[in-house]
Amino acid sequence: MASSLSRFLPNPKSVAAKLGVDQGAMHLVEAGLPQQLTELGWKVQFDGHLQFEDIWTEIDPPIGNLKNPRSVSRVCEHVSKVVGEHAKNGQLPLTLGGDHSLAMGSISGTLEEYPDACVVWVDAHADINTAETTDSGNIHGMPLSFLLGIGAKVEEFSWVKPLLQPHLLVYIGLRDVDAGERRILREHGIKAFSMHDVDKYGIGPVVEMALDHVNPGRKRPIHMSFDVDGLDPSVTPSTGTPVHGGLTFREGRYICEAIYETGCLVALDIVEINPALVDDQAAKKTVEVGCALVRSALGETLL
Ligand code: 6HN
Ligand code: MN
Ligand code: MN
Ligand code: MN
Repeated sequence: MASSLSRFLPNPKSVAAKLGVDQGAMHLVEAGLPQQLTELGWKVQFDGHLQFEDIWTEIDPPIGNLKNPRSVSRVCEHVSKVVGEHAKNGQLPLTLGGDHSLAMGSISGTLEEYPDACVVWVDAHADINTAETTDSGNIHGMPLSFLLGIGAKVEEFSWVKPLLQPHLLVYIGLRDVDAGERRILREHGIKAFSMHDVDKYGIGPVVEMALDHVNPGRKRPIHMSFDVDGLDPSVTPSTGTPVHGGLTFREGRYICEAIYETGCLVALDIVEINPALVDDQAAKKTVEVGCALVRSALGETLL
């Protein structure tokens, strides 16, 4: 492991309606995440915080009802290039958000280097709305439809290649899925383990079943995209779209530990920490949990 390299790709500016989510990455780094990973034996290459000032444009009228479409698209395209380059160098890109739209970039970057990679998406939400189905117009609720090539094409996002196949995507933790998203999941046969499944089977069997679906021989590279709102708001309160009834701290860490144990992890996102929400105590707690999730996914064991 010591010869492996990990890196941080910091905060695309907030692309959701609630400002502040772009500060999440900064807080994770300031809480000592790079040092914690060094202590785990990783050689950490930290790229610094990219603020995307040259990319982000304040004048960015909606396309349809998509909010900040040009800025989000450019930031994500940049993220895809940087992640792709690091993957190509044999490094494990760790992308710190920022909101979940950035996964459009990070997963595009991963799939350039590992076209056979599967995606494990931990989230309360399905993030698979299309330009036609989105009510909010928030692009963080849409990245997977772009990656899968589902729905009407949006010219602004034509750089996103639809490289992800529906059978190589699996969800864990869902509990707030829009009607249009349910239809998409059904039509495309996309496998999802909701909180109902976690309650029914337990987290161990759920992760096993999820991996059996996308990675039966445990040979495929895995990109894990972890939205901290997958955890219960009592665990990760500082996030933009909290939903009650989520994963416990241990369940969240267990998912990360089990993914690490496969030896297949090639890229990781940790997203939707918004330190500006709730209060400082809640932000600190959320950031600490975020660091713990990353450490578990990168090899920290309890004994
Ligand atoms: N996230 N389905 C809702 C929407 O606006 O499309 C919520 C998306 C939440 C995205 O943070 O995971
Ligand atoms: Mn969000
Ligand atoms: Mn999400
Ligand atoms: Mn979410």
